[in-house]
Amino acid sequence: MFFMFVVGTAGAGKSLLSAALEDWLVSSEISVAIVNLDPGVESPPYTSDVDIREYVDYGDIMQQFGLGPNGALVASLDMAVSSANDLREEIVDLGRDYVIVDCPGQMELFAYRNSGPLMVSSLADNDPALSLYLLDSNIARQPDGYLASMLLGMSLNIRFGLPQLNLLSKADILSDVEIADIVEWSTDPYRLEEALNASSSGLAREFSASVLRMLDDMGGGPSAIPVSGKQVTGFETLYGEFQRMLLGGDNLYE
Ligand SMILES: Nc1nc2c(ncn2[C@@H]2O[C@H](COP(=O)(O)OP(=O)(O)OP(=O)(O)O)[C@@H](O)[C@H]2O)c(=O)[nH]1
Ligand SMILES: [Mg+2]
Repeated sequence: MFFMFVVGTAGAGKSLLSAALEDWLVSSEISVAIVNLDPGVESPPYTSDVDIREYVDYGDIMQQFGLGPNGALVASLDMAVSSANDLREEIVDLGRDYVIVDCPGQMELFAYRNSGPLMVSSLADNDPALSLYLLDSNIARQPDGYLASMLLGMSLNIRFGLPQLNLLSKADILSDVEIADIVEWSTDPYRLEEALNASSSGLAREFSASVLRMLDDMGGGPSAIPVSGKQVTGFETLYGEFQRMLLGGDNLYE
């Protein structure tokens, strides 16, 4: 079993991408399970095989403890951690090759609380896993938005300790030139520096330059992969990267 945790800011396109990726894998005759880990979602764009909402009732928790939407989400995930082994057992029983886990959009659950990373490590256990970090094209199309998104991705990477692929989500809203620029920023820090210099000044520019140097020192990793859950594009490249990262380049299914 190979786990893919789909993470990214609220509204970045995680659920639609999870649905499209599931369809794409199924149409390629690869067995896949899809897990909803968002207690607050009302109707995800897929039929989940395993669902955290079977274990915690977000609406009930909100009412019972008088919490707001974010507080209730945090409490729901904290409570669901005690059922992580049951969730894993359900997943194992399905016996699929790939497991897509659609995570909640509140990044603080993963970056600043223990329940997010704990849930991730309990679900994957000793199976190979990676995280798919979605950079929202609406934000990443600006150089400073791209840099800020990469910083957030870096903090998730530190917390998860999993190999991470950076996906440029909703690539269908970008022009070919914009996509080429962002992919170049992800592989060549000098290009990003040029773009940041052209679009910022003063302290903001200096701060961006030091953040960029830090990211560069940490190693950029593979280039960002443009994908669209809406138009179902980028999945061949994405699948190629899964193979390379999880299986050391060997395709189990050939
Ligand atoms: N143009 C475009 N819109 C998209 C794409 N993927 C998602 N969207 C839109 O973006 C919005 C959010 O999509 P979701 O898939 O619910 O995003 P999410 O990251 O799961 O959101 P949360 O779970 O609430 O954090 C919806 O209006 C989608 O229709 C895409 O590939 N292209
Ligand atoms: Mg979602």
